[in-house]
This record gives sequence, C-alpha cells and structure tokens, in this order.
Amino acid sequence: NNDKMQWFEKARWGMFIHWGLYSVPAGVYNGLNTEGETVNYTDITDPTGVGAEWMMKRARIPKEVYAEYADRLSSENWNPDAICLMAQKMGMKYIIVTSKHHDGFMMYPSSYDDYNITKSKADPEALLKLKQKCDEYGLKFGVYFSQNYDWFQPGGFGQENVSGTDIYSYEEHKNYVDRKVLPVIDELVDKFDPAVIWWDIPTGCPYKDLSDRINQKYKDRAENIILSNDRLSEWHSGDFGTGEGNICFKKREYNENCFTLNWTWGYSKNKDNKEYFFTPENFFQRNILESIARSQNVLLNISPMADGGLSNLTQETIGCLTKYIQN
Ligand code: FUL
Repeated sequence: NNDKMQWFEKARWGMFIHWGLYSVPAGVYNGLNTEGETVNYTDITDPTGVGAEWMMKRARIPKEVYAEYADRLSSENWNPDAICLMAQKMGMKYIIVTSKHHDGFMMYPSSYDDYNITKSKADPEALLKLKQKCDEYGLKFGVYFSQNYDWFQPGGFGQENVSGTDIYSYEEHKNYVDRKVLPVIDELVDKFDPAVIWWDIPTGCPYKDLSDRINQKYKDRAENIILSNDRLSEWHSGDFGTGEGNICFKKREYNENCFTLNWTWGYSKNKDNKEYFFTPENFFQRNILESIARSQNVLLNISPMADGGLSNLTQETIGCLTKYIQN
C-alpha cells in the first residue's frame, strides 16, 4: 500500500517526543550521575547515544524503586496545543510520541498492563489529547512502541542478570508477547488511530517465531498505518528505515533520521546545559541539510520533564531554530 507513504515521503520533518517515567529521575539516581555505568558523560560526543531514558537499566534501579517515580510524574505543564504550535511553526508534518519505552511503563491507560499512567499524577489521556490536537493542526500522529525491551514485566525482553544471561525462558517470553505486545498493538490502533507505529530495538527478540507473530498482528491491523521503521526485528524490515543521526547510523537508504538536541532522548538534568546542546546553526548545517540532501526526513526529539513541560533551554533552542528556519 503505497498511498500511506505519500505524506511521509513529502513530510521532510517531524517531532519526536520521549516522555515517560524516566523523565522523573532525569539521569540522576541516588544523587549521582549514573546514567551509564561504563559511559563517561563528560565526553559530550559520546557515540553510544545512551540517554537518560536508559536510567533504569544502566543504574540497575530495582523495579519497586523505579515504580515509585510514578508519584512524581504529572501533566501540570503538558501542553499539546503549545507542542503542536511549535511543530507547525517549524514546518513539521508529524509527531511521534513514546507510548511505552524500554522501562515498560505505559503512557496511556492500558487494559493489558496496569503499570501505566493511571498510577501517576498525570492526566491519563495526555497522549490522546496530543493526538486530538495533532488532528486539529493537520499534523500526522504516530506512536513509538518498544515492542521487545520491557525491563519491568515478567517475560519482557532485555532483562539479564549481572552475568548478562536472559532471566526468562522462551515460554515466559511467549507469554509476554501474547499477553502484552499483541493486544497492545490492537489497543494502540484502536485508541490512537496512529499514522505510524515506530518500533524499537530490532535485535531485542532472539526468537524468529515470536517476531513473526508480532509482525503478523501488525499486518492484520496495518492497512493505513506506516509499517514503522526498520526496527521491528531483524527478520521484518518495515516500510522505512530510521537512522539515529547524532550517532553513527545514517545509511543512505534510510528515509528518516532522528536526532536529539542534547545527546539524550529522555529528559536529563545533567544535559540540560548549554554545553550539551547543539546551536541552531550547528544543528541545521550538520543534521538537517545532510538529511534533506539525501531526501531523508528529519525527526527532531524533544524531552519533556516530569511535569510534561519543556525546560527553558529547550524552549530557547527550539525558538532559535524556528527563527533560523523561517529566515
Ligand atoms: C534507541 C533507544 O534505545 C533509545 O532510548 C531511543 O528511544 C532511540 C530513539 O532509539 O534505539
């Protein structure tokens, strides 16, 4: 179905939003910068690209402790109208928002996992309200969904013990896929009618038959939805490829590159600092021009804080970038 790709091929650019439970610790755990055990974040050109959204894993935060962050997640400053206006002023055509990242926390009231936004102080319909605003503004709306990695639920992929061995059996993973991943795909489609499902971590599931099931479910429901990026699995390539532009993966054949403004996808207190941010000129020349020259879309990430608002520095940077683009 090539019709569904038409808008995407002409879109040129969109906004990526990483907002979740990880926005609460924001790269700080126990008062220390423990975003990465092995990564030294004083090197701002760190090519691993691991951001504050990996906090739970990198700092090995116990599930019970991590779950308590929900008390501090709110939507006090979550403003879908302001976000859409910002995107529109920059000439963006779509917005992709995290419905569930690797930490497993669902950012909408899911019927298949009660580890979800209703446990927090945030408006349970925060994402739906963004979707509704996108419709008003004529922006396409898509959901990011980490179908493989789930560091919270039993059977979720990506949970290893200290020696790096998967702690779950095939059966447990299969259960996870059947009870959470497959029904959640239906739920995402029914609830958000997304234009794109943006999968993540193609290598997260080592079992081809389980990936086949996810792909099949996707196909059954997919008619008008862009079959995501190339991140469903190593066996299923999807409708388009996405590179992570800040780091190294910028293949010519990709149709989209995603970029951070400051070397993290989730909000990081450590990196909410000029030293980490691209200047608008630098961002434009380094990232946007190259992608445009290759006819690749640019997906620019913003990282709302625990209350859903954007930091001053983020707003300032986006403001300058907007002026830069408009001129
Ligand atoms: C990666 C993820 O592991 C990062 O946390 C982020 O979401 C990025 C866009 O994709 O693969």
